[in-house]
Amino acid sequence: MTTSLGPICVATSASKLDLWDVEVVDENNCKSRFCPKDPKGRPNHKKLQQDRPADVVGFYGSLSSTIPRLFELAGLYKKMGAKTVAGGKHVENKQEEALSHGIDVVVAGEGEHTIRDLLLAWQNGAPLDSVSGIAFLKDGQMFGTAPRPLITDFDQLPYPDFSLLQYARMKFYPIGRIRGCNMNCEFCSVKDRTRCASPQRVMNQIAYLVENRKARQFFEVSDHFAADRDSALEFCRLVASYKKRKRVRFTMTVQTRLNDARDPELLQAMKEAGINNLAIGFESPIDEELKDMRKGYLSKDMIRWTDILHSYGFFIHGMFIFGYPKRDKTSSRIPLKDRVKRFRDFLLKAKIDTAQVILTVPLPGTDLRERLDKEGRIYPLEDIGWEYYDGQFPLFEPDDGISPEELQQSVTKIMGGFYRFRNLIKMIFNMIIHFPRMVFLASLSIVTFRVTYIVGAFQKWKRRYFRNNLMRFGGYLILKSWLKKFKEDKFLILLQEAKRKIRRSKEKFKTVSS
Ligand code: B12
Ligand code: SF4
Repeated sequence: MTTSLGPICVATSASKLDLWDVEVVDENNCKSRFCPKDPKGRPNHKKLQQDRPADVVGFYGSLSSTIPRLFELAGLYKKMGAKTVAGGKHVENKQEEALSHGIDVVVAGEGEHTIRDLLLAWQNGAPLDSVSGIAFLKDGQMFGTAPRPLITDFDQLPYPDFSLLQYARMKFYPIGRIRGCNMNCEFCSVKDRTRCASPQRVMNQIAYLVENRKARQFFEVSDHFAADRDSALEFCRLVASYKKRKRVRFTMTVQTRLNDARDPELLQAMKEAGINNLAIGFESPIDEELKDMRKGYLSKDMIRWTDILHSYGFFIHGMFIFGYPKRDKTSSRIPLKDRVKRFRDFLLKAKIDTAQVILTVPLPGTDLRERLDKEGRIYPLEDIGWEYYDGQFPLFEPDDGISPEELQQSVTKIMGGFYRFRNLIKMIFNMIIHFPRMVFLASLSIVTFRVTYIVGAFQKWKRRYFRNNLMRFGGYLILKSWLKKFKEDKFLILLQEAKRKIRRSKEKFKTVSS
């Protein structure tokens, strides 16, 4: 029950124009019974367009795995007479592809200013050449206008207006402080330099959402929460003081780097601000892989840093990439079986609360994709399409001696070892044994009117004995249902054809070069 921030920001900006009414529909959050649905339970776009015809339809094209659906809808809206625009990381890196699949205009980079210029140009019948930061077809050829400078003064922008989101239920509110990232991980498509909104502005936005939309859970979407340390500290102080003044509670998830564990002042400030969940890209416990990824640190301190973060009471969601292709072909790599073991051992030792291990995804616009493309290893898109780019599927020929099927099974093994049925049994056991032990005992303090002991004991019990088992049992059910779907999917058949093509083209290359 959340939504992506980008489309809300763009829609908010467009809604400030005089002659334009704007609404946002999120296919992943369309719970209301008033939303017309198709037989698959998704929004019925034909009906939506018939009921309230849109002149212009914008699409969020950041996630590669959603691209086939995006193109399907773009085609539908275009047929029904609307103009189509798309922005986001995938489409900005694959502009020609989008323009040949039903998108009239691709917006590259941040969309808040561009959408306004574009709509005004259409409204006034002005040529699109004057709108910077876009690409479109001119006489059948792609034409890109001058790039738009990055936004540096976020105070110019209106606050994201979540009331534009139709039919949705919101529980987790996304908020953004920082855009871009100064690191340069090989697999990542975030390339722009870091820019930071003022802490006060972000605080105002949170206060608005707390006071007007009863928001109590936030996801701070910056790639690296502490990229600007001073601003992070100031933001934490503002949040802590707001909570105290208004006597209000809310939780916050932030994305941060593991080596921030070296900064006790920052961790203390985050704790005092009530930041409780950290999403961290650990990526791998194997040094060779971390080096190839250009992650910026090695594995030796990882467990210690994780322990430090836990000691502050943070709940840690660890994100990992498995099967990273090596850069130096001559170096030998640890056998697959041992790599699986290293991941499993690490997850146990570091006591990561929840984990997501995905296969390597060569995302468009990344140096990794460029490298694998040069090596001719990426499976052709006509076989393994974008819909498989979600980290669950092998997408390129793995390093020598490993099959893609083995790689995929390895990830299932790691995840299967982490999310288990026995977490349910543990949970029940802990409810019978530890709940009475901890909470009932604390209840005795009621005679002294110290209810806080009970709350404290309950929190401690929930954290130590309940929450992780519940989450892991939930993860077990998700994994099981994914495996069922996977068995019914045609992926393995498509993979055979893709492998054949890659091997044939390699043989051809060998013959030509010899
Ligand atoms: C926050 C986040 C998440 C959160 C989302 C939480 C939420 N409710 O928002 C969570 C953790 C759930 C998540 C999950 C995933 N994510 Co993510 N995520 C991000 C992150 C860090 C920030 C996105 C964001 O909100 N940015 C702030 C907004 C304001 O910026 P924006 O989205 O870029 O939008 C601007 C422009 O793109 C443009 N724009 C965007 N849409 C449109 C539309 C129109 C019409 C116009 C004109 C302009 C426009 O204007 C916007 C405003 O300036 C990005 C990295 C990044 N920096 O982009 C990755 C990123 C989007 N994620 C990525 C991936 C791969 C995933 C996962 C698939 C990972 C996985 N394997 O599980 C999952 C997919 C989940 C799903 N199916 O939805 C990739 C996508 C790359 C790709 N080509 O697919 C990114 C780019 C990171 C990366 N590794 O490179 N993610
Ligand atoms: S993975 Fe994270 S740290 Fe690395 S470049 Fe991307 S956003 Fe920055």
